[in-house]
Amino acid sequence: MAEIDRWDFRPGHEKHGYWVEMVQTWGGCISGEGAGKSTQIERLKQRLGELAQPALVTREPGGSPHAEEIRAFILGGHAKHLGPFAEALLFAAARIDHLDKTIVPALKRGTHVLCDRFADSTRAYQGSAGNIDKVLIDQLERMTLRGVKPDLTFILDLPAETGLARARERQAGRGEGADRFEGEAASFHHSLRQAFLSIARAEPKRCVVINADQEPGEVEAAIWAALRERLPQLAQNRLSDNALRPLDVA
Ligand code: Z5A
Repeated sequence: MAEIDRWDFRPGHEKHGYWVEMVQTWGGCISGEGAGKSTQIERLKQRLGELAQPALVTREPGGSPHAEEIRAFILGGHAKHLGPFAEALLFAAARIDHLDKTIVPALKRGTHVLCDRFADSTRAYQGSAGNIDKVLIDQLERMTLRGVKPDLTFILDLPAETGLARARERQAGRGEGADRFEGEAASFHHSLRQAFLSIARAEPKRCVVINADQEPGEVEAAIWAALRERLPQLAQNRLSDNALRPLDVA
């Protein structure tokens, strides 16, 4: 129960920052890397900084010391033999620590949180592409999040060929090979895109699909425009909780 108290955003425990999640999808059937989440998150942080709005950049899996340990275990492929449900449990364990140690404290002290992936990736990778029953994934998500969720999620949508080319270029530059999920079959990657787009359709207030097959500056402008467009509603939600003054980016 102590943990639940720390996540409590009722009066007296307010959430003062906005929480923006960035995920990616891609058309087709190859690697999911390279949609530009990390690039765009840094740009968004910079834009917010210019308006004196502090923002914390974090990521999943990871984002806290224990969650980073779990990240290394999963992405190293050590949990693959356990199957997608066990992997989903590991992502959830990492997420609990990430929320508890990083996300919730930042939101409470008034820092916006820019998160590279979050629970939607479990729904897409382990749920849809991994064929885990949706009811099971929903239950796991409820138990893990206990009512907290990003205010806004940007889904960067990119054709497969472009994503693959970017990923190859980057891997070659770093001398790296494919990680646990990049090595999956084409059908796995195809269902991922469908899963992310279906999440966007189901939750249009939270999710915005951005065409990531453009120059970085154009993607950045589209994200910023979408954020500005949604700010009045976000602020309204917060004000109705008596929790946040509006963020003025006019
Ligand atoms: N996973 C899961 O299964 N379940 C879960 O619950 C969670 C995650 C939370 C984490 O991988 C893996 O874990 C992920 C899902 C799974 N597996 N996959 N695949 P990760 O954290 O190692 O990596 P990633 O999340 O897949 O993203 P990434 O590889 O870091 O890429 P990115 O952040 O989207 O892209 P980027 O680093 O900003 O850009 C990539 C390159 O493209 C780089 O060289 C840029 O300079 C270039 N770039 C970026 N934008 C552009 C544009 N617009 N034009 C041209 N070039 C560009």
